[in-house]
Amino acid sequence: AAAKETKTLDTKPIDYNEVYQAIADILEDNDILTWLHYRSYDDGSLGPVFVRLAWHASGTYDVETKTGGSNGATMRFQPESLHAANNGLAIARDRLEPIKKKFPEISYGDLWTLAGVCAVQELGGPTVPWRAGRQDVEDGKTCTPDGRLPDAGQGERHIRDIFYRMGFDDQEIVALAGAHSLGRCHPDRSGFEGPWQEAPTVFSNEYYKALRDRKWVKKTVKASGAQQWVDKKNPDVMMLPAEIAMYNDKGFKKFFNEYADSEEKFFTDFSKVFNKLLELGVPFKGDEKVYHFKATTA
Ligand code: DDH
Repeated sequence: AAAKETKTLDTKPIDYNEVYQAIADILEDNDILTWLHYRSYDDGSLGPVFVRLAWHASGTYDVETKTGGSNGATMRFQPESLHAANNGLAIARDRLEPIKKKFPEISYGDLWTLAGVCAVQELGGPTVPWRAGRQDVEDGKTCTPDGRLPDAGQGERHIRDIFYRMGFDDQEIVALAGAHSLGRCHPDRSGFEGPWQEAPTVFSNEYYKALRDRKWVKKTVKASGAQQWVDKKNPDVMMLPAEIAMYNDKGFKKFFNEYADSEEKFFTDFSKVFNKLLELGVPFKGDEKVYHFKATTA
């Protein structure tokens, strides 16, 4: 008992505010060599790819079997690291490695989800409540099967199947999709190309406005042969086939338009649903502290 007590005294509790700050500090890097080496800054921020990492780590959850989700951080292992949906996410995982070294006690599951929250907030999005409690597994035995994440080439039926399996309803699916105000598609990762609107490092409701207000025309991506939709006036911005299909679905459309009309409503709903996504399947004890991190840019 004495030895156990000493250990408890020795273990410094992780200061998650410090971890948040450390992640915020690496989102932007003005060193050109870093840019070239990692090819990961895209539009000037690592934020979007961190959000995608947090989402793909969590979105494997299945409510029926209670498998998948961010607990375990199984994406570190094959075969999950090699699932096509996760192409390009090694960049995000690698860039978080120095933070893991600095705070070795944090689990990868907690680190990745915290990075997603940090990125959303630092890029101007809502405060997203976050709790620690994910425990890493030691090998890939509990990797989820391929096919649990959405296929952007399919339609609204597939999207509903995928997100209902995680436990989301239509409104939540549309609120989550607004994360595409951030980032871009890369031909060498997904086959698609370009950002969803012109300000991919600002978290906003511009994604919904773009869907509602622009004329979308079909285009083939030269590098991959994939079919996507582009804005007739600015063909550099794009929409995925799944998104045009969703927008044309009556059940989904009203929510898309609601969020195009009100950024405030989008921020409120996104905060709740992103928190829900990141907590799917996490075995919380119930006494965890709920963090509301303060954005360094606020
Ligand atoms: Fe997504 N997403 N996503 N997405 N996603 C891509 C990029 C990013 C779909 C397909 C793609 C969510 C939902 C969907 C982000 C966050 C979220 C890419 C491009 C494809 C394809 C990858 C690449 O080439 O680099 C589809 C389909 C759906 C769907 O709902 C039907 C959700 C729920 C989120 C979330 O975070 C809540 C982000 C951020 C990116 C940009 C990544 C980057 O590197 O930039």
